[in-house]
Amino acid sequence: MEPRFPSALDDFLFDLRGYVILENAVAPDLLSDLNAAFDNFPPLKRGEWWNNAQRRDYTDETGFELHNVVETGEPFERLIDHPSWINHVRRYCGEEDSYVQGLFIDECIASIRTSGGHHPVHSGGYRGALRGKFQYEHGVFRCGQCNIIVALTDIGEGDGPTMVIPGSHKSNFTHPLAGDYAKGDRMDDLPGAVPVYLKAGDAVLFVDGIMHGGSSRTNTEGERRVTIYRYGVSWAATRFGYEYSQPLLDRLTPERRKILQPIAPHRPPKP
Ligand SMILES: O=C(O)CCC(=O)C(=O)O
Repeated sequence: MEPRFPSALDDFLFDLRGYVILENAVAPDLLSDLNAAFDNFPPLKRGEWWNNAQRRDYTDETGFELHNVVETGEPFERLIDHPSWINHVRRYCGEEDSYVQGLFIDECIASIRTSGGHHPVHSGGYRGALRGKFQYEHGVFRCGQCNIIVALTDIGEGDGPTMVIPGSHKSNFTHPLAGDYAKGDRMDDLPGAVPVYLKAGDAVLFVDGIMHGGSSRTNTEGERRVTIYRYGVSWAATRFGYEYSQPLLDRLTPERRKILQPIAPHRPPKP
């Protein structure tokens, strides 16, 4: 695929709304390889490991979420520096034009959502963590983290689309009706929230500081399949302490390895 670069319109919309939609980001051959990989996931219980990947659902209702999914097969490695978005994330959260320029993938997840599943709303500019912060200053973006959600199935009405509150990455106030994440309050009817409908192969890029979550999947048949890759600054650490295995790092291209391990360990020589 030809590399894409953020357009002036992407910059404008990303700044204004906190997200951009990348249509036809993943070509049909990779889409089909990813779906085949999903078909072959073992039936893991919550918390169960599969080599260096682990099923770790964010809440009781998010559904199957396989963390460190990049460890589970080559199709997931192709997403690391995918030409449809790598230049966007380099620009928005790659500390461009600084001494720590570069990227790191902090979490990478395969998510399967069936009827009734959802992900409660979280984030937002109000007292937002530096990790997910949106910033544009002195002519450069300095965001902490940007997420790429790729749809592997069509995600329309009732399919549990991701929801965002456009502009909320800059919000100075708490949302008065946002509810309680820990109690699993749903964001379906939250004022200001809009669903992000995607066709299989489309991706949504958003700054983690935008208020977002996943609406309830009301359709009874089938499942919503997405990958979620969180890109951030080169000096970050993984959120839950997952590590990328040496066999994975060894088989990656130098460009991909640098995104999973921006700074190789620096140790004294072995005696
Ligand atoms: O599942 C979704 O659509 C939203 C995921 C989400 O909120 C997140 O990854 O932080």
